[in-house]
Parts: sequence; C-alpha cells; structure tokens
Amino acid sequence: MNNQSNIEDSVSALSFSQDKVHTATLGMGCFWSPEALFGHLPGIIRTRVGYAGGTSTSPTYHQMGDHTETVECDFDPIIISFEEILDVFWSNHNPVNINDYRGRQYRSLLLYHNKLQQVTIQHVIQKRQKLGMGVPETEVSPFCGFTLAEDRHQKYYLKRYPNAMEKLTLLYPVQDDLLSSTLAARLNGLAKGYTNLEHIIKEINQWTMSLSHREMMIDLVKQIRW
Ligand code: MHO
Repeated sequence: MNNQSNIEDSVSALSFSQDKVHTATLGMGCFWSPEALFGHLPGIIRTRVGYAGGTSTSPTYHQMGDHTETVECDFDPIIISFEEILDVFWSNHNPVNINDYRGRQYRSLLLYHNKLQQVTIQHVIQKRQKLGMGVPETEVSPFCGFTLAEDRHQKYYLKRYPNAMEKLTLLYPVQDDLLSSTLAARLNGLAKGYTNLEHIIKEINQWTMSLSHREMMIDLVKQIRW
C-alpha cells in the first residue's frame, strides 16, 4: 500500500454513525463567520454555507431571490445539543432586522428540521425571555431545502491560508471531501480566531481513529504555516 492510500484510509476512519447525525440550519447575517463559529465547536461534524428559506429556484450569490444566507451544521447531539447550538446562535448575532437590511439576505433565521427542533426553539425563546432578554426578531420556519453556495464561500477564512489548504489537500485530495471534513471545520474556526491549535490537537486525540492515524493528522496540522 502506498503512502497516499494510507492517508486516505485514515481519514475515512473518522466516521460517525449516521443515526447520530442531526442537522441545524441557521441564518445570522453574512454566512462566512457563522461557519467558522460553529465549525470550531466539538460535536459539530461538518459545516457548509448556502441559501435557504425562500421560494425562488436555483439561488446563487448574485441572484439570491427571497433566500437567506445560512450555515448548515451536521452535529452529534450526544456531544452538543440543539439547545446549546441555539444558545451559541443567539449569543453571537443581533437578531434585529433593521429596516429590512438587504431584504432577506441577512435575516436572523432558524429553519427547524423536525418537531423536536421546533419545540426546542420555542423553549429557548421563552427561557431567554424569562431572563429579561426580550423576544428576538428571528424568523422561525420549517426547513424546506438548502442550496449549497459557490465554492469560494465555503470555509472562507481557511481559504485565506494557502499553506493550510495545501497541507489539507494531502489528506483530502478531493476538494468536496476537504470542505466537508471535521478537520477543515475546526481549522476554519482557528483561521477566524475562535479556537487554537492546542484545543484542536486535544480533540483529535479523542477521535475514533487508530493512534498512528491520529499522530499522522496531528503532525500534518502542526506543519501548517499560518
Ligand atoms: N463582506 C461582504 C459580504 C459577504 S457575504 C458572503 C460585504 O460586506 O458585502 O454576504
């Protein structure tokens, strides 16, 4: 077995059982920062940015129609609950739509994927209201589709560091695999200043991979020139 396939084997070893994967879809302004914010949190498996919440077909950045910039997070509810995600959501943006700024592009928006998420959203709104935090101007609607944004918007902050992208390409030769990896989500958070290398290395050490695979991944991460 050559070195390249060894590396790819080790990456696919980081697997999550599918029934444990839940999804949250959130709008909180320009989607670059929320992707980095959620991407740094343990329990977030992968992130992506896109357009959701509207009715127009095939939205793009320049023709968003009535859609909103959103971040989508796949998460392991055993490690991070939907309620914790909502606390991060409301603590990290101002959910006021001043004068309908940029129409629906930058709405504070929660698109629930099931009844439990809908109930949890109401519960957290009431919890915050009791704490004197008021009622947020967040639109709450059922999820009805998500269009992935253009490549240049995915892991926007990580892409400011060509050496990081180069090193990650050794682990994930296929760009889509790279962009949807847990490691890229964490490093995107690091690039934006939400976490540091020490935290990421500690977490990699807990991932369900063999010791040699973890060491190889940690070595590679340490070699990145930021
Ligand atoms: N920073 C840009 C917005 C980009 S975003 C993907 C701006 O201030 O126009 O909406």
